[in-house]
Amino acid sequence: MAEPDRTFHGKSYLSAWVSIRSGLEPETSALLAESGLPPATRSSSAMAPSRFLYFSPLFFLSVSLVPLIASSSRAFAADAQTREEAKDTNKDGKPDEWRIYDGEKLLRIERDRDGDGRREVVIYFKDGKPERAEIDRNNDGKPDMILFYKEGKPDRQQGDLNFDGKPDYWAFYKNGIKDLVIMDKNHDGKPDAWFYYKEGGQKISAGVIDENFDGKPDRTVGEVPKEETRQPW
Ligand SMILES: [Ca+2]
Ligand SMILES: [Ca+2]
Ligand SMILES: [Ca+2]
Ligand SMILES: [Ca+2]
Repeated sequence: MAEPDRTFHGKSYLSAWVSIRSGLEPETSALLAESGLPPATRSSSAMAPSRFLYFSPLFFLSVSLVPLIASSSRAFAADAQTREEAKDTNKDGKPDEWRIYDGEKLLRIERDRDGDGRREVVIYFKDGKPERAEIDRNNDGKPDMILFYKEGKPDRQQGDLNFDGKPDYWAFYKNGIKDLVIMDKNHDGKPDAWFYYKEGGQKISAGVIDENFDGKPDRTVGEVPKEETRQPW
C-alpha cells in the first residue's frame, strides 16, 4: 500500500487537518446539536495506528462551507412580523444567541460564538426543523460554509476553505451521517481528493487522491465503493 500523501500546501496533512478541524469544530458541533444529532467526532484518533488517521480527524467534521450563498437573509430581521429572543448561553452577561420568530414559528437561530458582536452562525428553520445552516468563518460578512438538511438531518454541505469565494469542499450524508467528502485541494475548481467514511461517519475507510492535479487519480487507499458516482454540485 502506498504511503498516503502527507502534504497539504506544504504542511503535513495532520497539521493541516488539525488546524482546519479546530476552526470548524465549534460550528459543527453547534449545528449538529441543533439537528438533534450527537456532535461530530472529536477525534483523538490522530494518535491511532492506522495510516488513514492522517485524514480522519479531519476533515472536517461535518459542516461545510459555502461561499456562494452570500445571501443574507438576515436583513429581514427587522420585519414587523418577526420578533427576536436573545439568550446568554455562556452566562457572560452578553447575549450570544438569538431566536427569530414569526409569531410562534421559529424562523432562524443566530449565534455569536466568539463574543465579537457579529452573528457568524445562522440556522434557518422550516416547519420546526433545521433546513440550512450558514457560517461565516472569516468574519467578512459572507457565509463560507453551508450545511443543508433534509427532513431535519444533515444531507450535504459545501465550503470555501480558503475564502476565495469558490467552493473547495463538499460532503455528503446518508441518513444524517457523513459518508463522502470531496475536496479541491489546489483550489482550481476541480475536485482532486475523495474520502469515504465508514459507517458512523467518523473514520475514513478509503481515499482517492489526484496528487499532481492532472485530473487522474494517483493514489488510492482502502476500498473505494464501486458504485460511487457522486460529484460536487
Ligand atoms: Ca462573532
Ligand atoms: Ca466569510
Ligand atoms: Ca475556495
Ligand atoms: Ca483541484
